[in-house]
Amino acid sequence: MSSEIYRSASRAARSLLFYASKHKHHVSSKGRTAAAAAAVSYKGTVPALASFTDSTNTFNRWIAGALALPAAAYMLQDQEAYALQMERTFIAIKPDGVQRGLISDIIERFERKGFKLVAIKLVVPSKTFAQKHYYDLKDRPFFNGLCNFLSSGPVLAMVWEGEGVITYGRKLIGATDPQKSEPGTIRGDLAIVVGRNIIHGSDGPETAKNEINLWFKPEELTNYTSNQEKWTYGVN
Ligand code: DAT
Ligand code: MG
Repeated sequence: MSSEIYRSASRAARSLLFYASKHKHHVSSKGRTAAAAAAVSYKGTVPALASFTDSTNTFNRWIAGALALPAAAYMLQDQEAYALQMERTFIAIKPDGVQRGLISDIIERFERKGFKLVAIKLVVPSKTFAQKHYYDLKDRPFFNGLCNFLSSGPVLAMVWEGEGVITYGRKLIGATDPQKSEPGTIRGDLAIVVGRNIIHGSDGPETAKNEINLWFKPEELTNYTSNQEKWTYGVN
């Protein structure tokens, strides 16, 4: 029964997060934790409500939602006004990964971890586009070959969302040189040389933001509640 309250608080917190993100507040995983905490602390502070929520009729749900909203808002105020959408990262399966039929294996690893897919498309980038993507490496000797390669065939561009997804996404991917990637990582398990290391992942919050903006239009990024979220996240 209290799970109904949790859900309502969670939903209320999420709509606040969504509202804030629409209004261009900065994104951080802290805010997400705050939202989860709001939902949980609300569950703990209004025990009387539990008896209302045995049944699932709309009125009870409305009550729970209406009461949960201020609780969530109050908790969120404590965070600086920035915190307000789950962290996102840009992940791309490069032409070698696509050609080798590794799309499903790679996606499965992100999905099973609990991360949420919010955008995906298969594109053949132009060389100019590849140069923009790898701009930071423009002075490296392999830059030209790298850009030729990235633009040589289909790339599966994706945005994944979740707490800590930027850093942990890099862990799932493994070291840049597959000779040094640990077994169990994507590059460790599925690639051999640095020039064909099959996958790209943003290396920090700033890069993630820039790369998502480069590869996707805002309307291509979905906002939805994953059915498993309430089991993937929680504070005890
Ligand atoms: P990562 O892809 O792990 O973020 P990076 O940003 O340093 O690594 O380099 C981008 C890509 O460039 C990398 O995935 C493969 C290629 N690359 C990096 N170092 C290289 C090297 N020494 N020789 C050839 N290609 C290299
Ligand atoms: Mg990089």
